[in-house]
Amino acid sequence: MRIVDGKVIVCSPGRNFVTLKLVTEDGVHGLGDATLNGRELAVASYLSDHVLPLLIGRDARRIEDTWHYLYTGAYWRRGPVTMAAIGAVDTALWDILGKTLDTPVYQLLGGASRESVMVYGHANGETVDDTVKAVAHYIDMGYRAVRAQCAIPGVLHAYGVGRGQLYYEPAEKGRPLESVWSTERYLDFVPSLFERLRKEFGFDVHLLHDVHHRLTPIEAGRLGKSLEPYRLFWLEDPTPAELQSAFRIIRQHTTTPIAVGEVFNTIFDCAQLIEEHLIDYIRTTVIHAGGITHLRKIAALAELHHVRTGAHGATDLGPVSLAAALHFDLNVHNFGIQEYMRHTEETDRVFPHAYSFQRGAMHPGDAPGLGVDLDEALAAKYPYEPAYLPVNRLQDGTVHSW
Ligand code: GCO
Ligand code: MG
Repeated sequence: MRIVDGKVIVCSPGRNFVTLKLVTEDGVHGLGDATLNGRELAVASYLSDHVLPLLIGRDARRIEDTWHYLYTGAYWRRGPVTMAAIGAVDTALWDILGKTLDTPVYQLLGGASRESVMVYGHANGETVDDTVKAVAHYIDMGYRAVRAQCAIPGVLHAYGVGRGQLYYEPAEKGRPLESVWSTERYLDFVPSLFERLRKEFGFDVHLLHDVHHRLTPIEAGRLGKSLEPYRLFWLEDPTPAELQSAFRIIRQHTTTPIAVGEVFNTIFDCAQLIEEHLIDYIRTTVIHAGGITHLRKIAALAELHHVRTGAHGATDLGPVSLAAALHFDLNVHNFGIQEYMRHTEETDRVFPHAYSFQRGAMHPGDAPGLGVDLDEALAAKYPYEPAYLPVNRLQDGTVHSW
């Protein structure tokens, strides 16, 4: 079953998405998401200029071999552009295999380990009262797990405050927005937010919070400790994770569960975090960590060390990614939770899909392959628009992690 054709489709139905389409000699096509927020065209070029020409003529069933052909064989390894491109090829090949065998991808992975996968939504507000309302809205929609973020008094454009209730989108069209950060104000404010949320909603709903890489390890230890009474499901990205050993400091100070990994690209980015039991949830994704093939290896290592999965699922991960994540989540034994940020209606129309949400959980559906398609004619009506994530600065102007 040879690959005979392929193309990269860049479209912007509400936000930018890069999608790889591979076609076999039997006319079966598979899709892979290759979206890298704010750097979309670099992956599109990597795929069309350097990967697609090498795929023509290869056997689409040789998924493991193709992965190594593109990773081990390319000499240059790792990095978000390379790994998003490899992830897209890998995802498209699993999609093709499923369609060829008339089977949903989760069955190829070993079948369902659960009925459906618990997801969390994003509640955010300009004030604590607004955040309370947003959490209540998610609970009304059936969610059992909600991430809560709130603007911080005296901090301009704090992370996580969206523009709509359901469609939080941090990328801005044109040049990056500049936001301002104050660790002092944040550390003093966040415990009061969760104290209020627990007062309003009790302990039956899972509450999550994303620090978005903004603290030093000792500051993160302090935050985790001050949030212990509110029993978070997890505290996400408390500190930048290039230095994996830094998480030892956080662990020495708090039992608040830690989730990390949405920007990781390979197992090497998280091996120490997992092997030393420095985290509780690994957030690597199909799209940015080299596809289903590589994600399974990360999950297997994590399973040995009691670390569960909690894959990133923001709006910049397209519907093809979300579907791939749901097939993976349904199968993997050490599943924890899946992030689910709803796509806009325009996006959903461009990518018709079989996955569904019900009572706080999702199912990938039973269509053959991944169960997502791309309406190319409609996609063509939404051309690429340059857009970037914000750049963050401390109050004195120093650039800080966003
Ligand atoms: C999350 C993330 C996102 C990212 C975005 C960057 O936990 O969902 O932190 O909101 O900011 O995916 O591209
Ligand atoms: Mg995050």
